[in-house]
Amino acid sequence: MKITAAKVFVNSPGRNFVTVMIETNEGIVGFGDATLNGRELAVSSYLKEYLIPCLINRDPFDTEDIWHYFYRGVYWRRGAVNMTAIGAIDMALWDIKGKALGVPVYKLLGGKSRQKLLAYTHAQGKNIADTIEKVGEKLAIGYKAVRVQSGIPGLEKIYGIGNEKRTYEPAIQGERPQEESWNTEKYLNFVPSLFGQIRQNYGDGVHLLHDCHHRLTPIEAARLGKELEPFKLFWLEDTVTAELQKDFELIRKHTTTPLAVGEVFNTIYDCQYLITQQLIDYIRMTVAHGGGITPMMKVASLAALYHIKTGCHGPSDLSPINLAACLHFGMAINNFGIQEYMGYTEATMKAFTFEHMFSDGYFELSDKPGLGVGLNIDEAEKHPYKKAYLPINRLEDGTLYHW
Ligand code: KDG
Ligand code: MG
Repeated sequence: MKITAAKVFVNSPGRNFVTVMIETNEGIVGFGDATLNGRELAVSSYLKEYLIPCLINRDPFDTEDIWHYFYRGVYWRRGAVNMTAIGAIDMALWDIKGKALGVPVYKLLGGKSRQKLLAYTHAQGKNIADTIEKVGEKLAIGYKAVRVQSGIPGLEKIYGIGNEKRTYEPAIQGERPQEESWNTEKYLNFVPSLFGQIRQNYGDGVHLLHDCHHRLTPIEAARLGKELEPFKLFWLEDTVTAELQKDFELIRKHTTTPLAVGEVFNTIYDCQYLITQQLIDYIRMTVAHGGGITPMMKVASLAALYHIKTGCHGPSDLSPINLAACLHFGMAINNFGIQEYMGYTEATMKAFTFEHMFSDGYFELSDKPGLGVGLNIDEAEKHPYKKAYLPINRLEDGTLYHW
């Protein structure tokens, strides 16, 4: 089998997505998600100009060699744009392999390690009362695990809280990023009472998660982890920016709250220290941004040695193709932890075809060959790309801060 062509689609059905479709001489096509929120055209151009020409005439079964050709073969390694492009190609190749052999991808990765995959969703509210209600809505539709974010008294616009009823969408259309503001003291003084009240309302039978979105210093993270211990979180995510990974040693010394990190990581080297020093409990790397299924299997194997589970990033700013890849990966590995799932807009659901089934808090996979997902090209093309940026974050005095 030979690769004959590959196309890149950049569309906005509900939001911007970048999709790669690889074609073969046997008529089998494979799909990959190349979406990098707010930097879509950089990935698309990298794919079209540099990677796709090198794919032509390659055997799509050679996933290991093709991955190394694009990773090792290119002098400029790592980085989100580079690894997202490689990730989309790798996903599409596994899709082709599954279709050619007539089996779902998870059967090629190790088979079924479980019957269904636990998912967590997002609940966010303007204030504690509103957030309690939103958590209740998610539990009522069957979720067993909910990420809880709330508006904070005294802070007008913050991460994770939308103004409208629809799914939270951080990327805002426009020619420049919008700005949000932040105050760590107000946040730290508020969050423990939020979780106290959520537990009071819903008891211990639900998994609760929370995302700090990289905004704390190590000692602040240690304090928060400690103060949240009575509320037994499933995980506390992205407490600190993870460039300086020794930070996690301090956090770890002070708290037993489980820690999750890695949605912005894109190679195994980004998490090697955190994993081998057992400084985290969940690795949040996702297939699209982590360079594909091929390297993610290695990340999972390394993590398994250290009792660390996966928790793939899966917000609505990655397409159903990435979700499918994460689910096949999660199905096949022993140390699957949980899968993030926010749901999609109606326009997104119409533009992609998919087979993974969600019910009662879990995903099940069909036995459709490949990843069981595709792009409905005519439908997607009705929605042209619209430039959108993730916000910028500033402290109340105007200092630029982590978003
Ligand atoms: O594009 C950025 C989002 O994917 C990110 O802000 C979502 O932190 C996030 C999460 O945990 O889903
Ligand atoms: Mg996050």
